[in-house]
Amino acid sequence: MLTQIDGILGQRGMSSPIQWSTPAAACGRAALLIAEHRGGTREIVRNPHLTKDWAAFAVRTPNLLAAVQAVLGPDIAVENTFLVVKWPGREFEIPWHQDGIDARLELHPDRSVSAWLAITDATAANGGLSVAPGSHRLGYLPVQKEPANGAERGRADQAHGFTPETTIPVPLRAGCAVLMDSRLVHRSGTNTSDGARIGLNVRYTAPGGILRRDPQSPSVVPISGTGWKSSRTRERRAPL
Ligand SMILES: O=C(O)CCC(=O)C(=O)O
Repeated sequence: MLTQIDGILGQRGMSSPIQWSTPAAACGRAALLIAEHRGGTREIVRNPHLTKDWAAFAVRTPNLLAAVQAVLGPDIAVENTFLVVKWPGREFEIPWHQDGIDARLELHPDRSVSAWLAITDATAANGGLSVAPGSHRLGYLPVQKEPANGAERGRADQAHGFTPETTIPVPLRAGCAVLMDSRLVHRSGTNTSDGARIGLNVRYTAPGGILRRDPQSPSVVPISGTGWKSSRTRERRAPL
């Protein structure tokens, strides 16, 4: 039973902090992103690793990749990324969820891992992540449709005992990352600070890690090892 397994990241289901960039380089990237996105209303950019050199580089940074390979083995691909820009004072919460399951996707928890890369500093005040350590041992929770926007997410709410008291903030300096078990329950709150908060979420997978995937999803991108050559046809469902 998956629920009785600690999982690839151990009892807490997470590993942090992992240095993916120097603080100065991350802050420099943040300044460019703030200039690029200022005035826009779109706060989530899907799959920047497919279109932006900086993101393609970020998902491959040696320290981060080594941490991912340490738990998944040498053959790594990026299934998906998204960039979240939280502007100061704008109401924007991301509710409790698990990265490895939604309407589009289900990832094998032993063959996938999720990373969240702080591009600015991320704190409880500016909308950084909070996690429920050990929650991955519950396994995947049923997916529910959100009444507000119709999005489907893993049902991981107060009914399962996730409250601010049972969860912990994961503050990260710009240039640091947290690795999370694909089943780890986490959320982020509104940015109540006076500066933008920016982070990049990355779902990494090893061959065999994709249990279900919407055929419309862009191709997975192998970034290390040779094991993807044989499984590529199976994992690739749609052209870029
Ligand atoms: O960037 C955020 O605020 C939260 C993102 C998140 O929860 C995730 O990437 O899974």
